Amino acid sequence: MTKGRIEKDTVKILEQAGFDMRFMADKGRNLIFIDEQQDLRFLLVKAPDVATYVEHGIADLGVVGSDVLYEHPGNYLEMLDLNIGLCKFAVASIPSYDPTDHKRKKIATKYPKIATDFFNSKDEDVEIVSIQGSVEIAPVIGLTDAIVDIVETGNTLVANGLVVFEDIVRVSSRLIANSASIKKNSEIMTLIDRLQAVVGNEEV
Ligand code: PRT
Ligand code: MG
Repeated sequence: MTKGRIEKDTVKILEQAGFDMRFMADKGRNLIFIDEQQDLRFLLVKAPDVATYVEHGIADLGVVGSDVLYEHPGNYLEMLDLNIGLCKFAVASIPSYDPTDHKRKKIATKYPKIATDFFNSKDEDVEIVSIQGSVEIAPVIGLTDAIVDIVETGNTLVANGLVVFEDIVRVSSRLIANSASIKKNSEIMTLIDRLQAVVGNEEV
């Protein structure tokens, strides 16, 4: 599972599905937790690593944001939309930005794939400027025309004097699975069913 922002809501879902998550209350700096009674092992890692662990079968199941899955496509199966970690990808900029301008735009982002695919889907070829830290300042200081970033409350944009011009796609956390694990271990499907009963949507 992904540590950080979606940790609490993930634990809540797991508890509702009947897992004993008491170890999370005083987890300290531990990243591996073993439930010997139920023969389960929980790993707490950074988002892109969740996909990697599941892909390599180190973890049978993983919880990770669709933003991460989109940016790091790999060999895993997407099983459930957990409806937590809700936010969206959007194009934002300073108020004078003109999205219909036909010049080749410069876009700052931590998500080059989603940004490129979005503009390409509109037949626009853009120059992506990859930024590691706060992308919000890029249009303000004139580095780029706009940004593509995750927006949740919109507070970060407002604080930097930016506005949303276009919504790209909804983002939520997903349950992913290692495909070989599902085939060879029927208990994995039972775990997925328990989680589906809690989140109450169809498998994706
Ligand atoms: O931040 P860190 O480097 O530690 O790790 P991370 O970014 O890999 O993980 P984390 O814990 O920050 O995010 C985990 C997952 O939460 C992401 O992969 C998303 O699926 C989901 N999520 C939900 C978000 C947000 N909401 C969100 N608001 N991820 C990031 N943000 C950031 C975003 O960068 C934005 O600029 O929060 C900023 C503020 O959002 P506003 O609009 O509420 O101001
Ligand atoms: Mg973050």
